[in-house]
Amino acid sequence: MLKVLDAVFVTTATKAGQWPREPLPEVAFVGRSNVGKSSMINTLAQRRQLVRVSNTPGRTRTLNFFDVTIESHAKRRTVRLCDLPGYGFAKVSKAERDAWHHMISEYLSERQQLEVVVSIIDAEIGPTGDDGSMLDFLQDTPPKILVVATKLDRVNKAARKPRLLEIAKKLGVPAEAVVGFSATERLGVSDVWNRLLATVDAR
Ligand SMILES: Nc1nc2c(ncn2[C@@H]2O[C@H](COP(=O)(O)OP(=O)(O)OP(=O)(O)O)[C@@H](O)[C@H]2O)c(=O)[nH]1
Ligand SMILES: [Mg+2]
Repeated sequence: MLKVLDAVFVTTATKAGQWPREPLPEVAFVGRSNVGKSSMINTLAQRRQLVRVSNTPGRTRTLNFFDVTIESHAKRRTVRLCDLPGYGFAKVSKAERDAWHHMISEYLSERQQLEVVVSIIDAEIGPTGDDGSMLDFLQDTPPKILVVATKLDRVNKAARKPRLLEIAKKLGVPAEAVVGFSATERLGVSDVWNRLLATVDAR
């Protein structure tokens, strides 16, 4: 049984000097713009509006940190979640894109307490070229990678399992390395938490 005891916004950052200093284990969420990163954090935190969600792609423009205190198997811990701006959003200037790129790659490669990066794939669309580039980049950074395929509610029930297998195959990872998720139907919530906590507890 997993129970969220508390979920709070910590701070916003655009550069390293603004990253929060407490040495809590951290989990970051990356993926295409509009893929459902912020919605996943709200669902994991069991809060409707901890993080702002919008139909306008490119909504999240800074790093946003949240502390979630969770209890499972009579053990309590606080994990810090970091919501990142999405990639692949066309309607931004090159200067803006370069700034985002620097902000994200600096964080992913240099953040000491970052234990896991959740790479979010759209279950309906499957992995895109940008998703592949992000995963290639993450291979060379210290944190563990967890692939989560979200918006699984948009795939017919019977097609879900084969779709997840197909995504794993396209990414060249074992089938069990891809977790299915849906913010709207709350699918995969305990599966994702259990994997995140297993990594955090193993540190
Ligand atoms: N059907 C369905 N829609 C979802 C799901 N998760 C998110 N959405 C919708 O997808 C849109 C984008 O969700 P966000 O959570 O804001 O996505 P994001 O990745 O944070 O987007 P950016 O911050 O712009 O990069 C919203 O309209 C959500 O309601 C899901 O599991 N299923
Ligand atoms: Mg967002």
